[in-house]
Amino acid sequence: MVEENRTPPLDALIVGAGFAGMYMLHKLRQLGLSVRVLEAAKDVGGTWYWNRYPGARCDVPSMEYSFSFSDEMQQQWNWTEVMAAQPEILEYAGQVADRFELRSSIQFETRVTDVTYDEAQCSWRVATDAGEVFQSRFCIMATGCLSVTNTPVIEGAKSFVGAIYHTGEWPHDGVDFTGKSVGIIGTGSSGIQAIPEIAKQAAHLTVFQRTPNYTMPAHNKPLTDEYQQEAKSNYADIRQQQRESLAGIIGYGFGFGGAEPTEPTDELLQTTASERMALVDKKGFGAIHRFMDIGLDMNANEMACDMYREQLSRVVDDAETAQGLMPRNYPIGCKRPVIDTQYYQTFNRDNVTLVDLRQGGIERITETGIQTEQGAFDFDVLIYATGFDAMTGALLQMNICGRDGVALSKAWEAGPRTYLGLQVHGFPNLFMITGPGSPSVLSNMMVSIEQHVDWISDCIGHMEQNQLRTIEATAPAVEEWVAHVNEVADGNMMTVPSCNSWYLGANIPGKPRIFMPYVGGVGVYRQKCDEVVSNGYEGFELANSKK
Ligand code: NA7
Repeated sequence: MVEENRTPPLDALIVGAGFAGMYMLHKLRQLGLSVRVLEAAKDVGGTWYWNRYPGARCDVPSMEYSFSFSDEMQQQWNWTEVMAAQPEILEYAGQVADRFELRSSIQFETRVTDVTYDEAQCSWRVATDAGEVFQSRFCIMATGCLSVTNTPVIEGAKSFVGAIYHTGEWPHDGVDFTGKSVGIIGTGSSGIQAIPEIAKQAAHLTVFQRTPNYTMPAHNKPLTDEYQQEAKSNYADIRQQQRESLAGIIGYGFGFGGAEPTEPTDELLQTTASERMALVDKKGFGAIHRFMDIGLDMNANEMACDMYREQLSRVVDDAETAQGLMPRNYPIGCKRPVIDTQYYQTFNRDNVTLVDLRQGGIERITETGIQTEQGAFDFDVLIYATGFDAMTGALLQMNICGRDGVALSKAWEAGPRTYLGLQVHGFPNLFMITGPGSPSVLSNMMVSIEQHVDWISDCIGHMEQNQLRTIEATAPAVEEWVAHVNEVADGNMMTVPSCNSWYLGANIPGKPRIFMPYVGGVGVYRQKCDEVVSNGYEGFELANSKK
């Protein structure tokens, strides 16, 4: 047995040094608490630290995908593009750490293995892979929603003799594909971003596509100084609008083509077939943007899918390849929207082959490539762009045990159950940032992170002031919140039976099919969280000693 290496008790321990963990640390320091952050990576940045694949880019405008808590920082920092690429976001994360001198409280290259509630002490015992043990009154999970990669189990996977990469764990020195033939599995956001970039460099690229996605051109462009100055002078207003919006994004400078209304207004069901074709002629993929019934009515949605496929057939030269790329049998808006740069055009290149696995799936991985029901494909390098065990993956990986020794994996056997996505009944003083049951991945994460961190630090501040030792979500509050999360998600395109997305856990074999994020919107959600506080932390039990 490894001898325990115990450290002095902490007020708060934070797991993860992405944007959530960094801001949480900053806020708790301001309360004068002793805080430690444990982070598996060698530096800050979270998802932007790991996802370094070619083409990795944010799909939220840079001016909005940034912290608002320091006006000095938002005025001084300059973004170069409407939607920033990964290296620039990682640089931004680094300067947040520098500016607030955060690294001195972060222990890098440390992975948490066990998190156990100590009922006698009313505190958490957190063990790491290095054999260290921390005791902390509060434990805050800033572990990210897309941080545990999913590599599907495919027969023969170990036999492949060439190099193997996963987009979510990309080598830090980059990969040189010059002269190489490459096979890539997966056409989610990561695959769709990486494919055009890899195709430019590799000798040949073979794309193994199980489900085609609906993806829209990003229209990304450089940010002018003039535009940036104007946005900065309106920042207070922009930030307020973001906080009150549905998804934490107001589309400030998104670049979807000038005078387009930001909110859809018209009904597609009221249009004729020739009007729809005329719209496609004029606006391409953008033809469907302004119709609100696409998200509400399956017939309208199918009309939009037809318009989408029509435009796709115009962009892709080879008719068979175009057919192979066409999404069918599930609605637009079911999966997380993808935006791309020259994705479909990439399939017009001579060095790119599409393997539409709907025509015959993968049988096994061989020494030299992939054997499918359609034949064998050989290549030198294999890339998995196969996504993540989203939202619950990192939490369940840590072996968290709450009151009475109940494991989180047991409490969430049928899917995640939280109050406001912030706490779980039976796990006192343990908070999650952007946990399941909160808007989280359905929103601009920066807005949701700031709201959760502010709420948690206000809560801890309140407990300090009132000499309260523990806080725990009550069972009825969890029950009611889970019912509400399900109720608002019901009837949404993201939950229709034909939809299989990582929002529902459908990408991980055996994971319960539950719609995990809160679809009610960040504005409504924020109001709800504030009401809970003004009603004396309604739904939470606060106590000044052990129960
Ligand atoms: P996603 O969106 O989960 O995409 C993963 C892709 O990998 C998707 O096309 C999957 O097809 C495919 N996949 C997974 N397993 C297999 C197997 N066994 N065979 C063939 N294809 C497979 O992950 P991303 O990393 O692209 O994006 C995640 C989020 O990161 C994204 O939404 C943004 O928010 C940022 P499937 O659709 O399951 O048929």
